[in-house]
Amino acid sequence: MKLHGYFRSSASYRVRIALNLKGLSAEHLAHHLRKGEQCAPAYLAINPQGLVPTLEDDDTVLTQSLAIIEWLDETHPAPPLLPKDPLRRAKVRAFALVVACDTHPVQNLKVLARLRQLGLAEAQVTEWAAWANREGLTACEKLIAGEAGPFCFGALPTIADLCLVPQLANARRFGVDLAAFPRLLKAEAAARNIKAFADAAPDRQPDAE
Ligand SMILES: N[C@@H](CCC(=O)N[C@@H](CS)C(=O)NCC(=O)O)C(=O)O
Repeated sequence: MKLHGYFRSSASYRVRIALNLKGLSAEHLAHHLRKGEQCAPAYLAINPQGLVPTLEDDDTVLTQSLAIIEWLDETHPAPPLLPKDPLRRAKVRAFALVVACDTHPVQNLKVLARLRQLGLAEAQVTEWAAWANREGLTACEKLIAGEAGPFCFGALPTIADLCLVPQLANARRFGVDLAAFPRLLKAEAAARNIKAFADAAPDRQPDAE
């Protein structure tokens, strides 16, 4: 398999964790997002959105991190990344979607670039990104307040943790004070003890700057 990504890309980070948890290796192909390499014609031919990650497996090309992760989970079921119970699955997915649909896209590189084009000062752009993270993480904290953990939904990591850990890294980058999110930090601390998560961290990637 080949994973097209970027060390700081939180969506790529999610897929790196999934591959590591499943014990799958992939060749990592870095696309420097700040240099616009995701918009090169050769890359757009496999991912028309010009976003990372993209996973290639022989002739199969998959885009969108959560679709990739669910495909990996279905084709390599151990260890499972979703609970068996339909209601628990829905709750895990809802948490993951708060991050992947409603939080991350609002603070994505190209959205921030557009805000700069429209005349926002750098401090305003950073505040926008921090606000998006605070909003999303506030909801996430409430969604798992009643969960014993230590992971988001129980004793094992799920796709909720795969979305949470990279998003917390983004939040820190934008200067968000995470003290208000003790339950999220507890899940992150549990993930830190797992090599699959540690090895997927941005600073451990070959293209890290
Ligand atoms: N919903 C997509 C999001 C992908 C995405 O936004 N990737 C970012 C990096 S985390 C990207 O490629 N940004 C490039 C840009 O904004 O130009 C997914 O989950 O795969």
